[in-house]
Amino acid sequence: MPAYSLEGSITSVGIDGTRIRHLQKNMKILLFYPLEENLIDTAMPKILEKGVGFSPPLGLFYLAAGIKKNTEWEVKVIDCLAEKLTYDRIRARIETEHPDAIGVTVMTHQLIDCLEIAKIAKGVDAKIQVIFGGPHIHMYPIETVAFDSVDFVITGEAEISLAQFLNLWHEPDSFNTVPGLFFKGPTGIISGPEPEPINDLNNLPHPDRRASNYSLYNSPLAKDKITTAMITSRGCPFKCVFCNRPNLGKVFRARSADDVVNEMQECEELGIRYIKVYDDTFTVDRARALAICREITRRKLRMGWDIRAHINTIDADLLAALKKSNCKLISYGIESGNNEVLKRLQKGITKEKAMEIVNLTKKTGIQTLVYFMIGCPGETQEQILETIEFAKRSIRIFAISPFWFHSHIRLYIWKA
Ligand code: B12
Ligand code: SF4
Repeated sequence: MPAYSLEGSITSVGIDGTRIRHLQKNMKILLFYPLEENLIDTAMPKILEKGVGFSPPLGLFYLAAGIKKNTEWEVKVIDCLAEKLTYDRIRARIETEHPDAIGVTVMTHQLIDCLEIAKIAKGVDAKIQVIFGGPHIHMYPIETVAFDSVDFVITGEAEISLAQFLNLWHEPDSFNTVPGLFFKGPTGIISGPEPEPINDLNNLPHPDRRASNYSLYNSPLAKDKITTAMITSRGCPFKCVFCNRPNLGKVFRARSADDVVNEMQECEELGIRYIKVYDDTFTVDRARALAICREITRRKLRMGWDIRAHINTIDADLLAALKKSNCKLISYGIESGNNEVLKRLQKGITKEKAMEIVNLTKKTGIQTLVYFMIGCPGETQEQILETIEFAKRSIRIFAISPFWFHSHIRLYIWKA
């Protein structure tokens, strides 16, 4: 019998002839956002870490909502970072909850900690099945499922596929029908069909913020108010060569203004006072962005919010509407203070245009946070210094990060 074949359900035939599965026992899955004990790189100086606050694991809230809507499984989200859990406390939690499965979000820099959580679960009970998903898995599914402590990985947006997988829990012969699922078979790794991006985002249940303690989240930008994250569109149509997002979501898909503002209102009713909108580029569809601003203003919502935008999608009228709806901050990725580097990165902007938009944003009364990158392939020391000078001279809040090289970026096949 393969390790993933589990007991515990009966099936009956419904009126329309379809099989209905009833769980004999209550099945439970714990979804983990990992801790950071063993970072592959270190992100920021300790002195800054104190002030950063915690951002909610939005992907897990979406998965929890999908599981609740589409399965009979019980689900809980455990955010090891925000709950400041140690490995010992994670073990105790798994012992108390005794789930049938755990799911873990994997970012590349947290892989070691994710594997540690998997080993802890297996140590508590070898029958607990371990499912990994998230950004690292989209890039390295086969390499990751090969680890002994990992039973399954799921690539792509998993709101629908994870629920589908849990519903097939007792039918291992059907696992290969689950989009994006990879698992170990008797003669090698087996995978389901290529996952499709979810097109109708309006039909997804809103993220289940009650699946964990939503009042733990805050941000220095929101001055200690309860903060949450939201995503109103997926996919980015721009083609910066260093970015792995276009590989995952070239197709821009957006929720309607009504659906977005309904979720904002739900957050406000929960006591949340600040929303960080984590779309890659909130302003791709200008008409939709304007409609959202107008609807927030019309409903008199009082929370503050912020967005991330591409320089080329911003103009004075849009800024005015954002300001009126209480948008407090716009994050821009300018990346370099040197036009030659910008051209090579195919960022589609010049440093002059970037400065013009940053100044216009500040003039409107909206704060700016600007991201730069140094150490890009082919970049000279002078160009790096130019970027640092450009940032220091013209921008009040900025972040400079080293260039990260991943297999799934267009630079992988780029030649100077
Ligand atoms: C919000 C965000 C943050 C926030 C909050 C992170 C958080 N708590 O979630 C902040 C600002 C803190 C942050 C910081 C960093 N981030 Co960040 N961040 C994002 C961002 C913009 C949005 C994430 C999000 O909410 N997406 C929306 C949800 C719906 O999608 P999702 O999380 O991917 O989840 C879906 C699937 O991945 C999958 N899934 C997710 N988890 C699981 C688990 C299971 C079991 C399954 C089956 C499926 C599954 O299903 C979900 C639903 O569809 C993404 C880029 C992006 N557009 O996704 C980068 C991104 C995740 N961040 C990234 C990075 C590198 C970082 C930093 C390391 C940057 C740095 N140098 O400091 C830090 C590390 C932070 C930390 N402590 O862990 C990378 C990760 C790349 C990688 N290979 O791992 C991304 C992809 C950006 C990029 N292209 O480089 N980040
Ligand atoms: S605009 Fe941002 S998300 Fe879009 S391709 Fe460029 S870096 Fe990636």
